[in-house]
Amino acid sequence: MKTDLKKKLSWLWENMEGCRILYIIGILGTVLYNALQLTVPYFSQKIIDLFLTGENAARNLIEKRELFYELVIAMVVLTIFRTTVVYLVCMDVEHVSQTMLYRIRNVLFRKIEHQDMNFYNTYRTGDLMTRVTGDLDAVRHMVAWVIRSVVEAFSLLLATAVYFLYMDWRLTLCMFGIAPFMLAVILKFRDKVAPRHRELREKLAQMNTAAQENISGNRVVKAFAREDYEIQKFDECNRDYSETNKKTSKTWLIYFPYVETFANLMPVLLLAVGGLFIINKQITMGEYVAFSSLIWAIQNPMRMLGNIMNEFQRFSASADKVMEIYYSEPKIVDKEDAVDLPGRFAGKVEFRNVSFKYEDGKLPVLHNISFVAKPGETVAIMGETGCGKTSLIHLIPRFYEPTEGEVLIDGVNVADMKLAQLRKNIGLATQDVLLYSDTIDGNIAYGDSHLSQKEVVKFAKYSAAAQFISKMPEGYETIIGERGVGLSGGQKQRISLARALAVKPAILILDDTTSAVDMETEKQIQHSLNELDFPCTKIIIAQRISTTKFADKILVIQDGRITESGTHEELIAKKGYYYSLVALQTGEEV
Ligand code: DUT
Ligand code: MG
Repeated sequence: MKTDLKKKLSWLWENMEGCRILYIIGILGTVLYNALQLTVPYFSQKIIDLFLTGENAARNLIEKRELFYELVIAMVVLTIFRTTVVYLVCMDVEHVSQTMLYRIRNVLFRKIEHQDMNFYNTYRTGDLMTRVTGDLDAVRHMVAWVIRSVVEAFSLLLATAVYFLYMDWRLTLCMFGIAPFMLAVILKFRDKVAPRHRELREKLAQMNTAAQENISGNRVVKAFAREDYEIQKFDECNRDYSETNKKTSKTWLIYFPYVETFANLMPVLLLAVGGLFIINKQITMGEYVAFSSLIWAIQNPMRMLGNIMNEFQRFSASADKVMEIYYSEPKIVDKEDAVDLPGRFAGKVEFRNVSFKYEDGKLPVLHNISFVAKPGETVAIMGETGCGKTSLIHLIPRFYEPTEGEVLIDGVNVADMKLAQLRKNIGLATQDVLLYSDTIDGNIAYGDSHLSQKEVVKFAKYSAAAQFISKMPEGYETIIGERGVGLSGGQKQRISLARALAVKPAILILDDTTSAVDMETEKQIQHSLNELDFPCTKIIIAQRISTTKFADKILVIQDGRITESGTHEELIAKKGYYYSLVALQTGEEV
């Protein structure tokens, strides 16, 4: 998304709400302290002309000594005043920019949190991280530094120009004759450097993604002894970034000599033309000194412009990325006329002719799926890997929407429900378990932070986790790592199951949740799932016959279609896929 600068700036303004007056004060303060820069040369000029080189200098020094002191004191006082203004402006602008940053960062986080599954499939974590860190900082820099620098450059330039004109307009015109050339150079530079900044931004995101994936995937790297390979890959990203950085600087360096030459021509011009003006008595010595001591006030803004352009382009590239997330909207949201269902669901789940295709996928994943799970029933879903089981159950909490057909709970289409109410009624243990860096207790009570310790233990017992937890050094207070490092696969699965049960859902969905636990433990879990002390419809994806055997209904999915459905006995009698699976598994087990 590329938005023009005006839009970006008005977006900044929008986010400065509450601090706008402070920011304007900061900007006015910037103008003030830059105008105050002129006071020293002004008073110097007066002192020189009145007391040093003017016609009556010697007499003035005796007769108007008071004035001399007053001028010197005024210079000192104004300098102190100016420093104070600079200090206050810096504090003020820092406050505004940090407040704005805080607000935008929170909005971004909220946006990211509320996104659909599709969003997470599209954006890489490293890229998103870059947006909420580096890119946001570039945005803050714009408010705290770039805009102020522009104001500083222009107010200084303007104040100096006015002062110069007041002293002698002819000499002023000569001095400013160089300005159009400089401007031309800088504008040309801007066009060259803009694409570099967009490239730079991409490279940074790539590097961050490489780092992030390596850190979170370190176990895979180690298992395959691919450290050197990954180091080399990172090195490439790093070099790419560094080279692009250098290229960006070089772009500026091409233009730098021109800008410098023009800037340095000014004192030469002043010496030549100003000298002539003095000889012709068109200006006084004091005025010449004032011109000369203020020439930096024209040179500096011109030199700074290049840098400011650079920062503008950096801001522009980053703001594009930040605003893309800032204005992003999830597609799956509550409908305006969503049905209000505040109570607990009975738990009837129905699929009616559901077909589904991923947005980025070419082929449909599910075809014409229809089945009903009555309240309290257990429905088992089986099928070979990749047949669409996970995709199917993801339609129940409305992570995705069916391309055709509808998913109903208690007779209401999930698309017509409020997402929060729908999901509150569902307990889901996903296929790849992710536990938070928190205590075991905190992880189990994740969905309901008011859960009592007693209940946490109860759910741990249901999921056959209580035993191993009690053996841990700090029991339920043991902190488990980012991804539950320090726990076995089966242990993680059991905590994830306890977490799903702990919300006492009307509908419990287990996606291969017992695949990593042993048969004995699985049996225990089976048993407790039948003994739950709250009514609950269970939809269980499993590979083992031992799990599916006691289900009220078994669905066999092949290539996204339900090919067999019925009870264990019915399916065995059918002598189809399920039967061959039973033969295979019991044959192995015996
Ligand atoms: N698929 C996508 N995008 C996704 C997830 C899956 O295109 O974000 C594809 C891959 C696969 C099909 O959908 O061809 C079904 O995937 P699903 O994860 O539903 O398969 P599964 O039955 O759960 O397989 P497994 O037993 O391996 O978990
Ligand atoms: Mg799956």
